[in-house]
Amino acid sequence: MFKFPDNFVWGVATSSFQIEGAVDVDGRSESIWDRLCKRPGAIADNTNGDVACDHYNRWPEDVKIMSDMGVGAYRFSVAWPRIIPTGRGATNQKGIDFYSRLVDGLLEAGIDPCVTLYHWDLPQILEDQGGWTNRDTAYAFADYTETISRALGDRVKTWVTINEPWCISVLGYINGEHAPGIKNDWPKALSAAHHVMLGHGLAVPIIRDNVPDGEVGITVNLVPNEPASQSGADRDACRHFDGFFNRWYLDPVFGRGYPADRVADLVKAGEIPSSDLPFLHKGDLETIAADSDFLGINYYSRAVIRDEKAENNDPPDVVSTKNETDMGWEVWPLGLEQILVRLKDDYNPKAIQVTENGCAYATAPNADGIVEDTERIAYFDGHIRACAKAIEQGVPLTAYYAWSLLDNFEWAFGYEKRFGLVYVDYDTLDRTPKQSAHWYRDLIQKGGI
Ligand code: IFM
Repeated sequence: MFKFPDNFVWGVATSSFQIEGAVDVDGRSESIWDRLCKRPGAIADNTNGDVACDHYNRWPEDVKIMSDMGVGAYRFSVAWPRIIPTGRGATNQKGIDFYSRLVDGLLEAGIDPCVTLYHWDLPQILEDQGGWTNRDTAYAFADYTETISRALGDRVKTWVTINEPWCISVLGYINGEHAPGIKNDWPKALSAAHHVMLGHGLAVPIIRDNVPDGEVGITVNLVPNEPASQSGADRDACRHFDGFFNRWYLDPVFGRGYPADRVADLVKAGEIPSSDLPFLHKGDLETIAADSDFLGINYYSRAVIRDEKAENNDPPDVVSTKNETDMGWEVWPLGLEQILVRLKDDYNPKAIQVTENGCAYATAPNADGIVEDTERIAYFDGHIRACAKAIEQGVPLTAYYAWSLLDNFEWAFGYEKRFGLVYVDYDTLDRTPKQSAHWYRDLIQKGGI
C-alpha cells in the first residue's frame, strides 16, 4: 500500500451556483449564470440554479454527510452576489452570515474549510458594465476579497482566488456555452482572462494581510497533451494546444509573461490584429505573478492532438481510448501523473493541490436504494494512484479534492451529468451516498491506496 503523508488533505469540492439554490433569498442579486439560464437553449435540459441541491437550506445535512465520510476539508465557493449584491459597494451581512454559519458548522465537524472566491457567478450588474472585459472588475474583485477574507479569515485558512480562468475566457467568450455566452471574440476572451488573473494577483496580498496564517493560490484546469504522431504538423498542433490551454495561464502566474508562440499563433490566425496586448498595463505581469503558497489544479482528462488539416500526416501512433465518462472525456489517470510531474519540473511550485478531479456517470439507486457506481470508484482509484506515483517522483502534492460532493448543476448540461459522490434526487432533494462515497471514506481512513 502507498501511504500518503500524514498531513495530506483529503477533501471534496463544490461551487456555489451549482448547489446552493435560494437565488433570490437574503439579498442575493442576479448573477451572470441566472441570466444565461434564461436564454432559450442555453442549458441542455432547460433548467437553472433556482433550487439546485438546496444546499443553502440543507447545508447542515451536507456537513453531516461529509463528516460521516471522514473528509478533512471541504472546498466550496462564495457567491459574490450574496456578499456585495451591487458588485462593488455595500456589504450584505446576511450573505456573510450564511457562509459564516457554514464555516462554523464545518469546523465543529472537524472539517477544514477551503474557500474559492470566484467560481463563475459574477454579479450581473458588473456584467452590464463589461464584466471581466472591464479592467475595473479586477479591482471590484479585490474589494470583494477584502470583505470576505476579513469576515472569514479568522477561521478559513485555505483560499483559492479564481477557479479555471481558461473556462471563464474560452467557454465564456469563444464557444459561448458559459456565461456571459459570447461567441468567437478573441479580444474579449483574452482581456477577460487577463483581468481575471489580475484579480488573482490583486487578491493574494489582501489575503496575506487578512489571513497571515493562511495559504492562497489560484486553480487552473490543465489538459496534458501529446501529438497523435511525430509528424511536424501534429507536433506543432500540440504545441499550439498547450499554449492555448495550459501555458497561457501558467506562464504569467509563474512570472514568465504570456507565451510568445501563442501570441504569434493568435496573430497568424487573425484572431487578434497584432501582438500588442492592449489590456496589458505596465506592472500587471508583476501583479499576476504574486507569490502564492500553492497551485491548484483541476484534472479531468488528456488530449491527443492531430492536425486534421495537414497533408501527408503520418498515421497516428497515439489514439484516445474509448473509455469515456458521460461527458465524453477519456478516462486517463496517467495524464494526472504526467501533468503533476511536468509542473514540478517546469514551474517548481511550492505546493500543488488537486482541487478537483472526478467523473460524470448517471448511476441511480437500485431497488435496494444502493447506488453501485463502480465506474466512479475505478476512476478515483486510478487517479489517486496517479497522485501517489507523482508524490513518489518528488511532486509536492499536499491535497486531493474529489469533484464533487453532490450531484449538481453541471452548467450548460443542467442536471443531466452526475459528478457526485452523493446521489441527489432532484424531486425530493434527498441525498444518498453512493458506493464511491463509502469507498472514499475507507481510503481516507487507511490514508493510502
Ligand atoms: O462542474 C465543473 C466545475 O464547476 C469546474 N470544473 C469542472 C467541473 C466538471 O465539469
